[in-house]
Amino acid sequence: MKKRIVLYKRLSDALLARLEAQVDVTWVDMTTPDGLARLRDALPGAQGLLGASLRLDGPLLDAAPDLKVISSVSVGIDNYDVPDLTRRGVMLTNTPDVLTETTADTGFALILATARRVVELAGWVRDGQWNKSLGPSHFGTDVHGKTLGIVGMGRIGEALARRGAAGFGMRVLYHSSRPKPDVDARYDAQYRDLDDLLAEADYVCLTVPLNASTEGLIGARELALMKPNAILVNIARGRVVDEAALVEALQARRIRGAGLDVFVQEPLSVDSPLLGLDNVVATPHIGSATHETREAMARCAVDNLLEALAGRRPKNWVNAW
Ligand code: 8YV
Repeated sequence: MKKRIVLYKRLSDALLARLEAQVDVTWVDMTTPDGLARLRDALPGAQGLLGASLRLDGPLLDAAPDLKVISSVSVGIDNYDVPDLTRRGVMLTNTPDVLTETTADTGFALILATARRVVELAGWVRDGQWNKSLGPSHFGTDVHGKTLGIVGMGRIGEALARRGAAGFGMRVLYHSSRPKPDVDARYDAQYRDLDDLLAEADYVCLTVPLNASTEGLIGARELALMKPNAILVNIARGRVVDEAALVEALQARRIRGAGLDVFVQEPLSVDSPLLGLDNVVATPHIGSATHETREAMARCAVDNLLEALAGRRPKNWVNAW
């Protein structure tokens, strides 16, 4: 008898066909108002879940007593209570690696867009304001040759270091759980304690996973350590930063600006004070959002799911036991 899975993130036709050839698929469109209720109704008897961007907690999981695997189309696993899944005997898989380069590209897009005021000045052109040569009031700040401070030296952090060192001739500092001599050697990078990194870097880029030790990692105290011409870039998770403290630091121009791809509440409310600041570039969590990479992530998630349901060890088993 075919196993049944619940799919709550749209797949390409090719990947859906591949999935349906091997398991029964119940599709739940989470963009509808009753999506969560319909997901809950689909869970009894399901052995697998495939999707992303949904907090799958205890009450939902209680409705899925036959669940064997959750295949997340994400590298981040902050939507899951991993110890609880392990206790329940539910495998969690994710999609690292395939999104590393695209997400690092997003980080540099935000560094450049914020430093050179691309969004603000492109709007200025569109509004017909370009009627004379630019003056100092429109100048941005250089990226090449400056100091890049990376908070979190995992796959994405290292891809950022490569871009900074090899692409922009930047001095690379990083903070992580421990120094990484191979990173130092490859990118002439230097490990710093967080406070020292914040005080030295011209660009502070957050790439850490969200967990108990990183939630609120960047608060008012940390922002006050940054240089007045420094720019904060967040491609990690919104809750790594105290958003109210960031707004205050930006409004007071205690830092030059911020390039933000993630927020405490997503979608970001149009009323957010962040959107009223001309020194903020805000993008809608586009970290991995390219056609190529999202297809690669979904393909990886389908592989993980099918491997797990076939009784084999999936490649990206987060809570391997
Ligand atoms: C996506 C991400 O937004 O992989 C992650 O952790 O944050 C992004 O790639 C998310 O995975 C939804 O698909």
